[in-house]
Amino acid sequence: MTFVLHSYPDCASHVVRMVLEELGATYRDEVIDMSAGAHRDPPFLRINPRGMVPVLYDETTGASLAETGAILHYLVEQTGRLAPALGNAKQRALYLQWLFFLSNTLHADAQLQYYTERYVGSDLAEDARPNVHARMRQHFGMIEDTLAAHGGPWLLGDTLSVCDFYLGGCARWSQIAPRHAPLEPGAVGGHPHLKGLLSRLETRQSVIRAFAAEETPVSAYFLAPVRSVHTTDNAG
Ligand SMILES: N[C@@H](CCC(=O)N[C@@H](CS)C(=O)NCC(=O)O)C(=O)O
Repeated sequence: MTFVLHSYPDCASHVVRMVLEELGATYRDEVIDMSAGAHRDPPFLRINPRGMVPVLYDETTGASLAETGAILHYLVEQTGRLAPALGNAKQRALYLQWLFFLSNTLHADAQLQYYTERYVGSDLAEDARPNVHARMRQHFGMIEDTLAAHGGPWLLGDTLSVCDFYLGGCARWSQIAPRHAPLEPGAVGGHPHLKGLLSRLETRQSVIRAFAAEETPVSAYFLAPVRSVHTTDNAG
């Protein structure tokens, strides 16, 4: 398996990179310089008309796809790893439920937090912020309750899955959002079970390699993170 990852440091492509590293996959980067607006240039728009990274190209199958959640599920399907086995219907259902929640709610709300002006206009952004923050806090609180209830180390319980890496990304983005938009660290790290999961995640060799690959010089990736020098207001 060889992949090309259309990426930009410290944004959504980072979740895919952590998973590729965890899988031990061979991949190379095609960096889309978002700080220079390359994601809006015709060559990249031909690859992803929505002008967003990540995009993953699978050289083995010829498949190319965007959307973080779809890419993660594609990797699960191709490798049979980082998700419960297909035959384990109950756990697999849980996996699908979380993956969709992460993609269509947590990541979507993190984008609302990141790009508030895009949704409500700059005049109303400050007014919208408290509600957006409240939603994000509520999501992390619900995840904490889930982890406390099953007592396992990962979102699905005992099984490490792509969902844990996606959760890590969302936790990070919610705390490094631009200008006055970041959540206070306690909204994530104040939850002991969530903190435990993220601490386990950020000491995995795959995660350490993924951050080193993007030269993101921070020690706390998911818990009380600081913005990396690469982070643009297009991240998240
Ligand atoms: N729905 C997309 C969102 C990805 C996304 O937000 N990418 C950001 C970088 S982290 C981007 O490309 N932003 C460019 C823009 O919105 O103009 C996904 O799940 O992959």
